[in-house]
Amino acid sequence: PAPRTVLLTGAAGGLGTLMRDLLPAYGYDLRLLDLRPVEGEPDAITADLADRDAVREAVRGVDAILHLAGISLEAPFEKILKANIEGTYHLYEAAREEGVGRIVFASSNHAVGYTPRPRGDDPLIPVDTPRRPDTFYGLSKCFGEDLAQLYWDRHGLETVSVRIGSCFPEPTSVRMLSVWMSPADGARLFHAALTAEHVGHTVVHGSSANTRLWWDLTSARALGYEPQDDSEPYAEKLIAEQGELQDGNEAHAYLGGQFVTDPPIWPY
Ligand code: NAI
Ligand code: 15L
Repeated sequence: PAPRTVLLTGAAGGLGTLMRDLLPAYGYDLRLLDLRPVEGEPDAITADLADRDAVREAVRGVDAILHLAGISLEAPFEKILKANIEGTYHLYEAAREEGVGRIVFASSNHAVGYTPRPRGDDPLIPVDTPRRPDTFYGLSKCFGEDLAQLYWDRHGLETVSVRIGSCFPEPTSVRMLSVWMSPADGARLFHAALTAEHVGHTVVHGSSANTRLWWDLTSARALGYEPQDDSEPYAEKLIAEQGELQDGNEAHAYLGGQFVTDPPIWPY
């Protein structure tokens, strides 16, 4: 049966806030968790993924988990280790102990950020492209994907790992024209990932059907995802403001964009 009660971790964050608005229309009853209080949501669970008892209680009785919580930019290794690596492990352990059958994991393009971006007639980046993390942050997403594979193979806990491109209300850079996922397409993809049958551990790219797409959406479409949006209407204005991507510019050379040269740092 399709999941109904879904634990949304990272509910106070940017993507969590967008999904709190969009996912209830698909029939989900969301249970919210974040380190920070969730504005306007007095029933949200305020807990750190480091708190194993709180995490176990939070997953009890849910049908599935949408795991967005964590450090979402580059940070010192010790911080990434605690929030993203140990935190994700605690969540998987809790899910296993409580018999939760499915997790949708917010992985990132930065797990493979050192993959050269396609140019000209180059083929789209396939979903089985070798791991090339561009930061400790990207490395933590590689860990999450491997943890998901282990829990599928060993415990039968299913995961869809979504390597999200850039999910924001609008694309704000020329690079984002290629990797943008509109919030509405994000909700479509997460819904497909929560409901598709027999996913085992599946890795998918998370973006809209952009004209300037860099990566292959086949495995996402195989879940039933039908993207409806395209960043192209934003192209003219962004290119007029910022110029086209430059051949000799290292920050324009890879899927991960400026994460390979000058990654944005987690502020907390
Ligand atoms: P965000 O930084 O706005 O939200 C992350 C949330 O996780 C925050 O509210 C934070 O308080 C919470 N959090 C951090 N550490 C925690 C801990 N130890 N315990 C409990 N909660 C904790 O990030 P955003 O943009 O909403 O991204 C959500 C997820 O999607 C992240 O895992 C990020 O890595 C991933 N992602 C997002 C992309 C995007 O375009 N927004 C692109 C690729 C991946
Ligand atoms: C990510 O993984 C980040 O969490 C998000 O803030 C954006 O920087 C995004 O990647 C991106 O590559 O644009």
